[in-house]
Amino acid sequence: MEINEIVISRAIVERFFEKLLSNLEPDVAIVGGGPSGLVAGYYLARAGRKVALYERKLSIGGGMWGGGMMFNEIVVQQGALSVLDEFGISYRPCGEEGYYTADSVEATSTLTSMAVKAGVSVFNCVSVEDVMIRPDRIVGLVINWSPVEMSGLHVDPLAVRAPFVVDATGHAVEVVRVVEKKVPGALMTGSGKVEGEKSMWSNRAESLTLENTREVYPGLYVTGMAANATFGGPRMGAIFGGMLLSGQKVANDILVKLENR
Ligand code: 48F
Repeated sequence: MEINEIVISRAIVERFFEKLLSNLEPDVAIVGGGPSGLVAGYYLARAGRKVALYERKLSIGGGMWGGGMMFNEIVVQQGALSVLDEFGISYRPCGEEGYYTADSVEATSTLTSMAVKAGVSVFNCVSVEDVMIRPDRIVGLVINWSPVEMSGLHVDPLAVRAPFVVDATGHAVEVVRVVEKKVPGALMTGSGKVEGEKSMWSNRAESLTLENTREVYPGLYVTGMAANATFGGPRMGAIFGGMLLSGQKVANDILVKLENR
């Protein structure tokens, strides 16, 4: 068989545009491909929902690859082992009761693989720069290529519509900050604004991450570190149980809403 460059190019262009076109109106649009966004996407897609996930960087996985300070192991507490089991990620007890470790490369690559195999359409190198609001509810996202953003080119974006949007952008809580700026005082936080992430307190942070995983503006949910940054929870460092459970919780909450629409 003779390899033809044009066949290769056509195959890539056709398949990519097929994917892009079939995701202009997903059920759920997730912003951020870290652990919380990937887990959320997996559970939503596994339940049969159409999910598009946008990740600014070339690689998916956010802050999970590097473990703690680039020691590529993560810690997961007993209460979140069910999520590791669901994904088939191996773990070992670490000597202190209730604490387990997992290889961060295995954990990150498995979350990514399982999310994609469940049906999540991942758009990497794509940044979410704005939202669509009609009139008091998020109805979609405004997206552009990350290289356009990084190089400061003056290129107009495209838009996608989705009844539910998940901000899984981590510490930067980028989507919620757009809403905070464009609809002042409208967030469902105590102050109507982003409360801001507090200093490290792992125990408190892990339980608050779950409490803070909820709707913050009609149609807009927060998960993972974005949940704590939005509602004023502390950071937790390289323990990841809260991230995994938060992704699962946001998926379950949105599935209920989708069923009742
Ligand atoms: O930061 P990240 O891993 O978020 P997470 O799922 O997990 C947090 C942990 O990694 C760690 C922690 C746990 O103890 O504190 O930090 O809450 O992943 C967020 C992803 O969102 C992408 C970003 O590149 C990263 O991969 N992202 C951020 N803003 C945008 C974005 C944006 N505007 N558009 C697209 N992607």
